[in-house]
Amino acid sequence: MILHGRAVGETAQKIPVVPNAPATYIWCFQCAARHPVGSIITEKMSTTTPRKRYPTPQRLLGMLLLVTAATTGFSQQAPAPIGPVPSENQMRWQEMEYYAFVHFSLNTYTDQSWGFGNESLSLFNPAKLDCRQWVRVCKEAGMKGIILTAKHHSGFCLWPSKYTEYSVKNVPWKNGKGDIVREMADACKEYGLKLGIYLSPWDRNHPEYGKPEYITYFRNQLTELLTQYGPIFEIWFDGANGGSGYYGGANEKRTIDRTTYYDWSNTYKMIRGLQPDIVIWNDGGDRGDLRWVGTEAGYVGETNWSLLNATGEVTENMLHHGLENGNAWVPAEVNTSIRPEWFYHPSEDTKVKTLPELMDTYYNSIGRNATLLMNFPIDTTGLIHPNDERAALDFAEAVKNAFAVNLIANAEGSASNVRGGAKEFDAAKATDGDKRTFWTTDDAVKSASLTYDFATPTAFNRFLVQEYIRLGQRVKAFTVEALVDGQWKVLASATTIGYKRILRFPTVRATKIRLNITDAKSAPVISNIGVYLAPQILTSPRIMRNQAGEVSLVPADRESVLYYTLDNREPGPNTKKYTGPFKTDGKVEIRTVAYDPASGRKSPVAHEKFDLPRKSWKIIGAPDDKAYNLLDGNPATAWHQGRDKKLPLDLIIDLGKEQTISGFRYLPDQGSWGVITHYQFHISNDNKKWKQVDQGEFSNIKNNPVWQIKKLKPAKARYIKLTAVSNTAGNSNVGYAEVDIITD
Ligand code: FUL
Repeated sequence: MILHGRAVGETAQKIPVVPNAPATYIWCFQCAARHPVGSIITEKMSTTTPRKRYPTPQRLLGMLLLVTAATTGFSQQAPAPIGPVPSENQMRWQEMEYYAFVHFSLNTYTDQSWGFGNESLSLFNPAKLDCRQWVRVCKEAGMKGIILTAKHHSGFCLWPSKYTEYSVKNVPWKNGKGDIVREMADACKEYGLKLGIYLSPWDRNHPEYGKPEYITYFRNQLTELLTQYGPIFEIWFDGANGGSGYYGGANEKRTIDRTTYYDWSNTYKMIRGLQPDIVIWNDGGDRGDLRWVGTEAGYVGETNWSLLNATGEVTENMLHHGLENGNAWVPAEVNTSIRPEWFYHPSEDTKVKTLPELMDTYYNSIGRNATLLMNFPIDTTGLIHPNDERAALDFAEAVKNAFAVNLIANAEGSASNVRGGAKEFDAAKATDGDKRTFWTTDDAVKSASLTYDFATPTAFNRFLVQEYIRLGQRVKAFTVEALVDGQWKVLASATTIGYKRILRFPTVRATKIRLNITDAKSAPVISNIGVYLAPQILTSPRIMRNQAGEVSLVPADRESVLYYTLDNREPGPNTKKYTGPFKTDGKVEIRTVAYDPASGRKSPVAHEKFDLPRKSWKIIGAPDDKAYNLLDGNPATAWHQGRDKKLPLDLIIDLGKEQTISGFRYLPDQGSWGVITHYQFHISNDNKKWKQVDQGEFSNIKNNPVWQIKKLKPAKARYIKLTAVSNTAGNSNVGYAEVDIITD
């Protein structure tokens, strides 16, 4: 027995020791968590601050049961934890579910993804910078915190660090007296959001990057950020490192050994000393508290264990799915941007993720046992762009509508097995809205079911389920079934659950619903179940133009009616109806929507701008017709240079006649085969004498393989040559989904 005091001076409560639990822990029913035996448990240590709730009859009964149990001894004990369990910091973080990233730096003013480290400080002068606007948008969008890029790879600091001159203290904005981290901390405090910090370990500005001295600099900066701005909930250490940089004028490539250079274990100790409540994100080096999911596209694997091994190599597969028998709790965070890129690019103002895309992101992250870290690129004025704000608010509204009414809340529940037949673990505990209670079974039971009776036929299309992860992640496989017209029908089959799993399926009307756990590591422990009827969301059509200039509009749902315009007007039932592919000539801008005649609702508008048609383009030396996949307008088809070839590799295109070229675009193979990172671009009038007009890198293309747009000084030419200098895999593979030129 141990005394559990809510706070000094409050009445202490007796709580029992859990048999079979590791000897060093006791089970606390007030916190519903493990505590080390012998420690004095205070309010701060309590794992979940009890929510303020008004006493309903059910709650009064629950409280009575707890008190009776505490004073008479439990007839039945909760299962012992299995495998690793989350720390208090991880638990608090997981419950945040949804929070923001903001990317803002000198890059915002240079249209770059990665600054080189020598960008002029005079460029930084946002006219309307307002951190309160950022935080307000995030708050209204239902987010619980914001992670700010205090320093991105260019080394430019958004706070006046005393260890470098490459910071806001030497920019025109506020005459060098500004501090964006401070403004963020103040705004977060005002709106009740948590603040997180992104500090890039790779620093392309610092002269000593790559040498031991840089680690001291890095830690000094960390100390500033972790001591001067109040509580920091998460620190983000981006593993990206392209090698080359300004490095104080050296202009060279510097390679580091990622496994040893940063000496993460000592840095972690320092961080935890300064901010004991923080969680550490790190995609390389030593294991942090959280893991990357291996992609920036906005999803994690359907099977998602919150476990990894504490040491050893982490493969891409492990990032996507975790490790079923991992020996450490390392849960997944899905990071993605609301636009294709992380920093602001005006060309992406019409590329903000649509509502259906954002909903997919939601179900594929939060709905798959991960948190969602959604990025807003701050625009050149210093604000979240209105298009991004609209998208985030519509998204929040749609999520709210989808989960507005839990249809199971009043349904009668029964279970195939209840631990010791005890009321405190029965089916009702999975629907009582209390995250501290749960349904569980006897230890030997690894498959069991929960059935809920709606009494009348009820329509639904979403199923939500949560494990009580403080006792470990247990479920390996489950199905959801519904009783439709007297017949049981399988609606969905899935694998892991974890903190939260949400399944989508076509709307069904049923009188009963059943969760069948078909395999688990040990007795399943389910803390919450929800059943919902989410309103339909219309998806914007895809727009494609082939080499001949023929445009196809592709709806997500074949039953949708599509409307389009070619003259900047908003498409709708009063504009042209799409009946099949149509021909276009010259430059064209297309807008289209899917329309539901029954409800009169429209999808978000899809918008594409096409340059000159590529009808007469020829790929010089193309070995076969497959090469023309890179001109077919379809991102899903690609062409690869022969495997026998070695870098550098040229792609030469004859444009048929002279054009004024003011840029080019490259979309890598969406299957990530032969993704070019460094390139040269040449032009010619005769395919003999070439002039190099550009060279550089496609920054961050590995993690985010979207269209790469390079603007050039306008020049006349008939031939273009895109030279692949290196690729993401460090071999000689080169692939292209699309290549295009810009002529405006
Ligand atoms: C990546 C970086 O290289 C991007 O620029 C961005 O900051 C993203 C969140 O992480 O790896």
